[in-house]
Amino acid sequence: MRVFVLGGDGYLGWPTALHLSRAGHEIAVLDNFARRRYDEEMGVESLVPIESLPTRVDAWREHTGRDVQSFVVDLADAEALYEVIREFAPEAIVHFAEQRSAPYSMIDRQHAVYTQHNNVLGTLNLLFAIQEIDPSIHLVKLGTMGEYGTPNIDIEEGWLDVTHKGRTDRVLYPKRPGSYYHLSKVHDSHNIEFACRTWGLRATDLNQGIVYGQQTPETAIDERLATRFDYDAIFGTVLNRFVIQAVLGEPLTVYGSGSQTRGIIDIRDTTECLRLSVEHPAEPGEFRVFNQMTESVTIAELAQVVRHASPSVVDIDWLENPRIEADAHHYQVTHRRLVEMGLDPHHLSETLISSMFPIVRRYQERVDRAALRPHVNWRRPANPVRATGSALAAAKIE
Ligand code: USQ
Repeated sequence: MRVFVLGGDGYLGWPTALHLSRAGHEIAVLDNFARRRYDEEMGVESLVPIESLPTRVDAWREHTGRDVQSFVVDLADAEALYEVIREFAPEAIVHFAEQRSAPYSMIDRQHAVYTQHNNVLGTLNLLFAIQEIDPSIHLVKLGTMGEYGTPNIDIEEGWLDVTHKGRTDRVLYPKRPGSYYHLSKVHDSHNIEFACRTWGLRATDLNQGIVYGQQTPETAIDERLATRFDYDAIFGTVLNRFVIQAVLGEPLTVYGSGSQTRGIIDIRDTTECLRLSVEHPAEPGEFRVFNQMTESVTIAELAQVVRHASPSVVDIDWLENPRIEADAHHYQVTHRRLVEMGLDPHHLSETLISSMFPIVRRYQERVDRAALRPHVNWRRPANPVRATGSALAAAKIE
């Protein structure tokens, strides 16, 4: 199948492109390198050094003989987007090309506006491009488990059967997300469902949990194929941060009581879920939603697993939660559909966590320890970050 991976230079986009390529698909990646510019803006770098996209593509060809085409395009540039979709003529489009950090979106007005502008309007351009160029293209879009928030009822896979005053209907599951970033994904979901209902497009919305890990069988082939590994308080996700903090001998930064529960998934399962979704497309007119997570854990439990896996003593720093989120809450999630399609998940264990330690040890000198501390507060949007030379400046958000 011809698969276009948008955001194919990022943490998950790149390993997914390689996984699909190895599965025999013809792959092109598109990226505008916004993720690399956020690093410049924040003054941090991925813990693991990453190569340029052309070097990555060359290394993949060298090892496998497979070509991955690459295009440098911003989804905000509709004309350029239409052109590359016409040129590559994909059968499926995997869409990772969004600003994906909740804290980044909560820094201040500029970053909230940028996030929603970039994500919602980029996806809208893409929907129109698919409708005009080839409505049979299957859109596989990265949503997030955070779209649901933490409702006091079980979380279903995207849709909910409701009986109200004696009548029943099937409605999009009600959303109550926790950041302007997560809200951008909710808005996307509505726009995509509308496009399926109105134009007969076919789409899969993957509501993914928190991803952990850094290596996949494909990225491990050669250092030049490595994907990024973020540790900072803006882009680093919780379990990856805890592993890095443990290796550095820093306390694990648990926000609040740590009893907030989240869905998590191993990076290798992410790439496999993408393959399964692409190879089993939605029907024309269908908007289907899969909850892409493999287990539920509290943040305190994550901290305990990392502590037990660590050979040295690890402290926990119970920080006042900089976010507004429910502390102890109901969290029962249905996540059957990807397993029914064949996903055989990796499960979190001390062994799995320990296997991440050597890579952190190898690059620990690259860590800026100050960047580990959270400095974005949901209650007090501020203006601590200058936008000069950043993705914001490139997007001309005032
Ligand atoms: N947390 C800590 N300590 C830390 C970092 C985070 O206790 O040092 C807590 C947060 O308060 C939160 C949870 O861990 O309750 C998750 O935070 P996170 O930064 O790992 O993840 P989040 O902001 O939710 O976003 C990440 C990805 C995003 C994706 C989302 C999936 O950045 O792209 O959509 O995970 S989900 O969480 O299911 O919405």
